[in-house]
Amino acid sequence: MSSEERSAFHGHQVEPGDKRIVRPYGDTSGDGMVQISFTLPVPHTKRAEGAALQLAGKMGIDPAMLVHAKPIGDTFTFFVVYGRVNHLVDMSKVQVVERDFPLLSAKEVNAVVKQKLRRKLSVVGACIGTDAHTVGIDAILNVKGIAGEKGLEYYRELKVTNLGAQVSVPELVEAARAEKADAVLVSQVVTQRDAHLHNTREMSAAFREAMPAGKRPLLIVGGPRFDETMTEELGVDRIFGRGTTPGEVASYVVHALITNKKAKV
Ligand code: B12
Repeated sequence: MSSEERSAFHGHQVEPGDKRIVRPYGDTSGDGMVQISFTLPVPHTKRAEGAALQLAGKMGIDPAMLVHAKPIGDTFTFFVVYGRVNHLVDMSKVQVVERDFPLLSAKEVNAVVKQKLRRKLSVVGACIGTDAHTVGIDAILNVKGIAGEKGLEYYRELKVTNLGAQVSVPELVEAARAEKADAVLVSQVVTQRDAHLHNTREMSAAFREAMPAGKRPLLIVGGPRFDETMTEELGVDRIFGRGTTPGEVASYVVHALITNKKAKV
């Protein structure tokens, strides 16, 4: 542990403006208190509660307090544990994908497309595989939008084709071809057995196979449990996580395809 970390660890020498090393906050600054929840495949008994505390201890929570336990059927129990961790977070070592494009209004997006592309920009969206969670992709595409922002259908210069749920990869590639898609937007919400990763890899490989480099659309995936740093591994151009708004997506599309000069004009 460095001397800086040690100071922060003892909780009193972190200057108000110094946010490099931080610890969780519960009751008092830097007390390291966290709350976690999990389920164990055991009936709700005293022993089960002891098992939950044992797990919390092994996770480095010390002392750990069981603040909630509730049976889920006869053979599972849900727990909430509150307690102290000694770990520190070094903010300078945090790795995230920061927004590296300007956030534009719908009016600005329309103006760029109209002036620079001089045709409508075609967007094809779908929820692929067996995934039927369409609320996320609809939030991005439908006029109704989300979080006070209208979806991409509202943008006059975008032509949106929303294929809906449970679209197969071949169907998606075909639709992208038919619509001359500039961008393909795929949603994956279910992550059981890494379905979102497998489906995304299958999708990007199919586009690579079906279309020559330079002719394939911009590939974007989104969903609440993606790791936004995995673009290369998944073969896509951009990943959007939870809380994404349509404006961010429209701004990125315009940036990647037009302002940053990749468009098939
Ligand atoms: C609503 C819902 C359903 C509805 C879906 C209705 C519909 N038409 O979409 C119904 C009842 C059908 C359903 C069914 C199932 N569900 Co469900 N469902 C949910 C729930 C409660 C909310 C999801 C949601 O709508 N969120 C709101 C939207 C706006 O958020 P979002 O999807 O994250 O989207 C945002 C971002 O992620 C991003 N985004 C998303 N997609 C995209 C795409 C692009 C291109 C971009 C740029 C951005 C982007 O932008 C969006 C806006 O900010 C979640 C739990 C939860 N609270 O999240 C479970 C949940 C997703 N479901 C789950 C499960 C297990 C199922 C079922 C398997 C249950 C079952 N046993 O039958 C089935 C599967 C059906 C199927 N074949 O897919 C699990 C998934 C677990 C996992 N690890 O995968 C969850 C997490 C519940 C849980 N905790 O167990 N579900």
